Amino acid sequence: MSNDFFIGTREYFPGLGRIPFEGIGSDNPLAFKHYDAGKRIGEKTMAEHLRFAVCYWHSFCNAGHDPFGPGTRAYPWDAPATAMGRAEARVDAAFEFFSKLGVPYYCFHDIDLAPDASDVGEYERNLRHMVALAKERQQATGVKLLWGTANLFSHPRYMNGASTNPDFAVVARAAVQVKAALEATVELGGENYVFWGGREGYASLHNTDMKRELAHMGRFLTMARDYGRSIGFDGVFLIEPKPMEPMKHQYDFDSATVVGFLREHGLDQDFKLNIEANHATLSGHTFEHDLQVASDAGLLGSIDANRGNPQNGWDTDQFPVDLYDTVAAMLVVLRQGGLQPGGLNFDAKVRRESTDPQDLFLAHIGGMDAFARGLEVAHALLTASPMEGWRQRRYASFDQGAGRDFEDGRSTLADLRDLAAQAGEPKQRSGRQEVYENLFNQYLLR
Ligand code: XUL
Ligand code: CO
Repeated sequence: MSNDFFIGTREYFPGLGRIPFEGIGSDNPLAFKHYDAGKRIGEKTMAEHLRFAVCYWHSFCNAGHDPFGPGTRAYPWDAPATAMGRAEARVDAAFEFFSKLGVPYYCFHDIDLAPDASDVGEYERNLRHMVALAKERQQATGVKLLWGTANLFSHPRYMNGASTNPDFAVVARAAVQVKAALEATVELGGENYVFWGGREGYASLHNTDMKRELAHMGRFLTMARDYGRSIGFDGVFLIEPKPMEPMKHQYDFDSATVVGFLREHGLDQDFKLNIEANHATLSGHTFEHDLQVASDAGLLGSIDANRGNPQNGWDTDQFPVDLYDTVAAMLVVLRQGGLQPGGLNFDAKVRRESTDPQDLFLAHIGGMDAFARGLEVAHALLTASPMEGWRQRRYASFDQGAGRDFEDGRSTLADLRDLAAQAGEPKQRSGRQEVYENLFNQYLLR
């Protein structure tokens, strides 16, 4: 096996080279059936449309623990005796994986990449050391950073929130990590920076001044924006909505809530939304709905690609395999002209029972194929099917005359009343949902 794919001292996925594209005739589990990076779909290649990223935390920092038991996996990069030894092994394993899989991007939290420390200086030194190693590996492999973020939810100090904590000392401590993670993101050429407000919410309103906490969050994000811009971050800041879990209620509930928050705090020029499928479904919406709300506001920035489990009301972070969902998502993405500089980050984990290192490849191959096929079908629906025309014609009565005047603000409520009085009862028009559903399946299956 050539060592083109690893630059450390050992190979973590021996026996595996670059995952090839073999097409739908292949039964090779370790080959792509639909994702053909260089294939052109419209103006761009699949790789340019999809901008896949692997997340560091689920694939390299998570041994599969759940509330009922410890991790089940003993990955070779977890073997070194010290935390720094494990971090150094992990960065080698991760970059070998990214290269063999053929993804252009990755994402991390500060303390996925480097060991955490209570001492601020030690934490900062750890992160700087690991950022230097990651930078070397980025240069050696060509893999780039889609986004960085700070983990402001795992450490017990954040149990009452980070920027929304009722104790200012904790808010200030959160700034240590956000400042360092922004610096790391800039150093690594990250194209976006994410805020997921894990514990920004409440467990009980009895002890919570929600108005004050939300004002603090607005203040904190403004400071982060200003600091990021001052050190040369010219990418997009992203907020990732989620309604609950770990908190009973989280402030970044869903797309609509975050759009309102960003506008209220004057942050909508610098921030967009990172929509995660399983978060959208937890908030009682579909993935497609939250994508569309963000996109309609001009604020759909990036996607955390995963799926939930219809039986469970929690965040199962499964790999996306449902083609119906990926087609629907890619319709929103294509209609807005793409995600760039955002991408599709697999915020997804293999199941606790999936214990072979190879399972990481199988899971990502499935997710990439599902989105590649979603892209092809969505593109065909938009460019070759009657769907867009049907949808436009549903609104044709607003294209001219009194309907146009209404849209352009040239008529009054009294004008509408007079028109209706003259026209009589409106003719019934079918919504024809079924014909759209049939068209969707027709294009999926052909
Ligand atoms: C948690 C989640 C996070 C964010 C980054 O549900 O999605 O991993 O994506 O903090
Ligand atoms: Co996420």
